[in-house]
Amino acid sequence: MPDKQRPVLIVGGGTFGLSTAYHLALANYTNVTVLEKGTSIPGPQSAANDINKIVRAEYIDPFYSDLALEAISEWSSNPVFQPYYHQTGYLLGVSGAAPELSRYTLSRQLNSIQKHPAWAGKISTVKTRDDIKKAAPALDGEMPGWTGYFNTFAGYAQAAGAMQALYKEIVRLGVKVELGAEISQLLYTEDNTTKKRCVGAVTMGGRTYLADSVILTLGGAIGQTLPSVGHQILAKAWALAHIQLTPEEAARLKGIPVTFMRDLGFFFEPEPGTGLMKISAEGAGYANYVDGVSVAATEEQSNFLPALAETKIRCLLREALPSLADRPLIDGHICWCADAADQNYVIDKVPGAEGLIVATGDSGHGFKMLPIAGKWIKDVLEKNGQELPRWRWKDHLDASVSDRHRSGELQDLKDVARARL
Ligand code: FSA
Repeated sequence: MPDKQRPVLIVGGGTFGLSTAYHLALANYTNVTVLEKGTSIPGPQSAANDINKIVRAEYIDPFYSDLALEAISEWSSNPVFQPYYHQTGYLLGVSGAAPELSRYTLSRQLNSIQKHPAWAGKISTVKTRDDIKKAAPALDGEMPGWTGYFNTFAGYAQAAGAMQALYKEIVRLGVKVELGAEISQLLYTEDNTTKKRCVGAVTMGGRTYLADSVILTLGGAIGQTLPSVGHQILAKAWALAHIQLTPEEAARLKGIPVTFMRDLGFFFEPEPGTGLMKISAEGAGYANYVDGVSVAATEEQSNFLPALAETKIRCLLREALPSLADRPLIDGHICWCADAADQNYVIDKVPGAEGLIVATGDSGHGFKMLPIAGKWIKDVLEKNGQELPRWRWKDHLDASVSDRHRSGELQDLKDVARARL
């Protein structure tokens, strides 16, 4: 068990980083520092820098359904998170033109909750337009061939809002958060008698932070700081954009379920207050290969909407909400995740470096775990390793050949055509 007064350094103030700081502070660790390269929380490069994210528990792998259920319970009851959780329900399906893979993924997701007691009476099958209208009367498009199911026990969280609230909370609990603190290198000690040990980090600004334990929570940027992570993680991005609704339109769409057609993409109810509606395009995602490894691109490089994403977003709107299909798409950009070879998180000690822990591999399903993920990372710190095989370091796996649940082809950023907006 580590001495709770000794310094712990968390590098990266995104979802996993803040959650770790929170759980360490709750467990009475008194010397926790978070370094975040952005000048705000959430940082501009964090995947959590978003108006909303899906909160759902259907998973191909039911192991995560139980964790998501625990997270939903925190989202619903913990005063830090509760104001940002909206249980609007989740309409999950495929459009009439969906490929077989999307249909297969859908059926496996439904399986994970169909017989689960927590969802008894909360799922209804959607086979016709009338079924959809029952779940979401405000969707007025043809929705041709849309099938799937409606799950009332799910919804979304206001991502940036929840991050800001958690930031406030960890500061109140005594965590130091340094903004604008990008690290240039990790610090190691090494001699003939001792093992290599990570003892802290140095920032671009030249400040040194010494610590007994260093936890890297860098999302899709992990490969830059920790090249030894190798091919088990592939930084991948997905595209999203917003449309501006009038107050009348926003009122009409208030409370609609998160609507996700697996082959096209998904949208949320308009953001309360602004009337902005977020729409994401689904697909195999985008990589950014540099010297054979995909790493998260810069904010500047990520500030565009791929042409294919525009097509999918407009198709989704045309089928569900035709009067909005030609609306200008605002703030189109791509959002970086750390995709793991088997979609399992990687939360473990880094082999060959004492005192260094990595928590990565969100695989696009990390944000909903904000209230609880830090507990798992604290466990690795306290047990000095990962007990669960699925979350161990696995550099023998290659994330570039592993995607068996998303349809489409992964594209390299260099080859992506941009939407002309
Ligand atoms: O856990 C969730 O419900 C998030 S799914 C959102 C998404 O954009 C995926 O659709 C995509 O395939 C990737 O995993 C990033 O996250």
